[in-house]
Parts: sequence; structure tokens; C-alpha cells
Amino acid sequence: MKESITRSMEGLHEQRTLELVKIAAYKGFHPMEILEWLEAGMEKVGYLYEISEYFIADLIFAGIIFQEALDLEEFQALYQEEENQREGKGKILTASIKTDFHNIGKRLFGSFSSAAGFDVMDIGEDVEASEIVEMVREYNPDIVGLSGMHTSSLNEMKLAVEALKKAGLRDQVKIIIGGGCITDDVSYDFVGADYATKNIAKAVRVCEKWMVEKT
Ligand code: B12
Repeated sequence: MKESITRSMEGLHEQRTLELVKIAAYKGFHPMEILEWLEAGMEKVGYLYEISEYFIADLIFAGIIFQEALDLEEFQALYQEEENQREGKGKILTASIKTDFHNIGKRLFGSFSSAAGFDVMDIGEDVEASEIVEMVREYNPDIVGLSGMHTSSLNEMKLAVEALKKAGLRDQVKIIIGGGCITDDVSYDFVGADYATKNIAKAVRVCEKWMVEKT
């Protein structure tokens, strides 16, 4: 199952990928596992783009297939099952950082956090540091989740954290960063965040731990 889904995603086979995800969901595979197989395919798409075997249209199409898979009723039903005490766990504000229009990973973080009981406000893509400050003031989240896929995203995230500090809001929130800009040797200290990960399950667990510590 794993290899077929990854290969089908890599090969940009829309219908086949969707059918395979439906079958995997029917067979009872964990949503996190299915997600990882799809992501492995996306990684390969990124690599094929890097070596010029795929073009920008292929990246766009890969993004569409991935999103369609996540929107499948079968997949949604799976992670709804994960849902526990929905409301009141805490508030999370998410954004793709300035210059970054990628949003699939950020939305996933939002969906899984929401399924775990957080209230999530997604303020979109290419979000300026000043908008993040404004929204933290308005929405008063417990946690800010910043997403970035570009190598330069870390600098933009650092600027956002500095802007929050300058506005006197940094101590009110925990900051978690994720996305392709996070590599093994990335230090969240550089950004001034509290945690960095590409792993959604780990991210949600950390957010839950923060909320327990807060209360
Ligand atoms: C799909 C895609 C696109 C789609 C995006 C569609 C969309 N709606 O998002 C489109 C076609 C629009 C696109 C555009 C571009 N892209 Co693009 N894209 C990709 C691709 C193939 C997949 C990204 C993806 O969605 N992956 C699947 C998701 C689930 O993974 P993820 O985002 O990493 O998220 C996971 C974790 O990181 C984590 N996560 C994500 N956010 C957050 C946030 C928090 C708080 C937490 C805790 C966790 C978390 O959760 C997810 C679950 O595992 C990648 C290749 C790759 N290897 O990633 C290139 C890639 C990211 N793109 C790239 C580039 C260069 C571009 C363009 C500049 C191309 C161009 N010449 O125009 C533009 C950029 C536009 C812009 N200004 O942002 C480069 C970036 C290079 C770099 N290091 O700087 C990559 C790496 C491709 C490559 N190998 O060259 N892209």
C-alpha cells in the first residue's frame, strides 16, 4: 500500500492516487501513515522538479492531487475519529510566512490541531510580520504556528518573532515553526521560536503539553 501510494503520487496519477487513499482508509490505515506516504511522493516530485524532469505545472498538479486526497470523505472520516474533546484546548494562529505561498503543510497542521481540540485561525499566506503582530493582538492566541518552505523563510520567521517582541507580545504566546525550511540542523533558537518540527503528530503533542503547562 505504502509504495503504491508514494509511487502514484510521484507519478502524478490523480485518479489512481485518490482510489489508493480510499482503499487505505477503508483498510483502516492510520491517517498519519497515509499522510507520510503521500508526502514521500511529494518529496520525489520536488526532487524531479529540482533536476528539471518536472516543471512548475507539475508542482501545481501535485499540490492539487495532494489536497484532493486530503479532502476525500474517507480521509476526513479517518481523522475525525482522532477527534477527542474538541473545544477549549487553546487557540492557535497559523500563517505561511512572508514571501511563501505554499499552504498545504500549514493547513495540515491546522486540521490536525483542530481535530485535537484546538481552535485554529489561519491568516493565510505571504503574511507580513506586522500582520502577525496585529492578529496576535486581535485574536489573542496561545500558540502561533509559522510555516515556511523556502530557505529564506527562517529569516522571515525571525523577523516576525522580533516584531512580536517589539510589540511586547512575545511572552504571551508559544511559537512553533514548521515547513520545508526546517532541517535537522536548524536551530529554533536562531528564529527565537519555542519549537521546530516538520512532524505534525509531534507538533500537536507539543502544543498539548504547552496547554497543560499553562493551566
Ligand atoms: C506543491 C509545491 C508547490 C505548489 C504549492 C501549492 C500549495 N497550495 O501549497 C506551487 C506550484 C504553487 C509551488 C510554487 C512554488 N514553489 Co513549490 N513546491 C511544492 C512541493 C512539490 C511540495 C510542497 C508540499 O506541499 N509538500 C507537502 C506538505 C504536506 O509538506 P510540507 O509543506 O513540508 O509540510 C509538512 C511539514 O513541513 C509540516 N509543516 C508545514 N507547515 C507547518 C507549520 C507548523 C507550525 C508545523 C508545526 C508544521 C508544519 O507539516 C506537513 C506535514 O508533514 C515542494 C517540494 C518539496 N519537497 O516539498 C516544492 C518547493 C517547496 N517549491 C519550491 C519552489 C522554488 C517554488 C516556487 C518558487 C517555484 C517558482 N519558480 O515559481 C514557487 C514559490 C511560490 C512562493 N512564493 O511561495 C522549492 C523551494 C526551494 C527552497 N528551498 O527555497 C521546493 C522545495 C521545490 C524544489 N525542490 O525546488 N510549489
